[in-house]
Amino acid sequence: MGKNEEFFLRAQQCIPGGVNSPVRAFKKVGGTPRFIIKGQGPYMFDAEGKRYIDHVLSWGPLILGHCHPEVISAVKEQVNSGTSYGAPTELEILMAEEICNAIPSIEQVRFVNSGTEATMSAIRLARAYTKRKTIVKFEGCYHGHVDSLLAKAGSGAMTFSLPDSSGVPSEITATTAVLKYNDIAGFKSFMDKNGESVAAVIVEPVAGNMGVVLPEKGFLETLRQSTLENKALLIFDEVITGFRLCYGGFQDILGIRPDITCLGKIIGGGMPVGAFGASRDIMSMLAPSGPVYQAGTLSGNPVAMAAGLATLKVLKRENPYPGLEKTMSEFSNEVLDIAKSAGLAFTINHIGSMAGLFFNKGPVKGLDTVMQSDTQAYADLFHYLLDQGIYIAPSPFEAFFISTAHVRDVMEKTLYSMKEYVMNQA
Ligand code: KE4
Repeated sequence: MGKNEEFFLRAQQCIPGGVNSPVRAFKKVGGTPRFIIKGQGPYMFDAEGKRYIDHVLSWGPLILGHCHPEVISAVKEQVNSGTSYGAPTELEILMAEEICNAIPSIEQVRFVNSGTEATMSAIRLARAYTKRKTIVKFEGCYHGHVDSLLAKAGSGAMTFSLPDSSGVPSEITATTAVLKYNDIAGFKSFMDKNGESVAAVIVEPVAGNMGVVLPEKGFLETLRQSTLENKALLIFDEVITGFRLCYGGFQDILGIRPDITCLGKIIGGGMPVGAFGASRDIMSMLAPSGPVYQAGTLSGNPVAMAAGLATLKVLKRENPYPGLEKTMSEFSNEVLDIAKSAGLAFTINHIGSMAGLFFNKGPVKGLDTVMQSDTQAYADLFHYLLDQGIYIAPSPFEAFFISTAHVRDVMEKTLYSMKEYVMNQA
């Protein structure tokens, strides 16, 4: 028995499913999770010493790759002064100022410890600000394990949703509507009937939790226009896209100003950080200034702030975004060319340094088409690449990421193995 299997058996004795987040258990692809002992640049190393090119990158945070020297140095310096104070620090001011300067729709920001806390708090804030209850989300979008957002569309004429997890009372999701991503007509129809009761519409401006699905032209613009008309708030969940697609929010590329923005992942540089920001008017509702309670023992933690600040500093200085876009485009086009010549039904949705890989002739524009993909083929690809020392997401409903550490010779190895797999399918 190898170390990974041994660790997994032990882990399952004392940790549910052997993991601290379900997707890590390889349930969607089968097999034994790799227990990681080290990361370095584009690589991770497992307990058996095997090296992998990492295209999960901690599910998004590591846009600079593992152990970027400036991030490590900042963390080491801070821990020598303490790991947590439970009191305000200048680091939080510096981080807040940097985010407010980078994302014009944010005048004030509150730090939390995860994306889930960010979206949960944003929902509570929106309901308090509008004095309304209804929340609209979109199927295939994931905003963390918030009770009111663990919801699935009701059947047929049911406008409001059903719980999508045990332990969530139906009363909680009864005020959540789940609509179809990119379905402009369906959204307009819902808002025509229910708009006056809607507190907020929450959306991933690029969906990264059903694979990667891009917004169709006019979809996000319609959400913005309709929420303004109905005096509801628009929440952009930029936990993945924040600082992933540009230095700031994808909202600035779109030219759309949401009312509230949720952030996470990259702004923590690999440490636990989430954030939500909005206008002063909205944020003033938050305790201790206003009546909306929200708190956190480790919120704004100095070590996490140091990691996040160092990460943003490198991104701002180096502006890697055009290069990341070029690398991902070239990679995607080469794989698609080979898939086409092999007659393989395969689609890659990509933007910037994130992509969705689908065994599907495409186009893939929402959960309906995502679900028509061949998930067994994805699992086969996953294990083929894993054997080749390439680690993609252990689920077809996640994103494929690259970092600034994924230089040409690294990408050529992933490309070579992807091509080899596709040709073997021909
Ligand atoms: P966390 O609570 O996991 O930090 O963030 C929740 C969240 C919120 N919004 C978006 C758009 C997200 O993608 C996430 C979390 N992403 C998943 C993977 N796509 C995290 C991986 C996991 O659950 O282990």
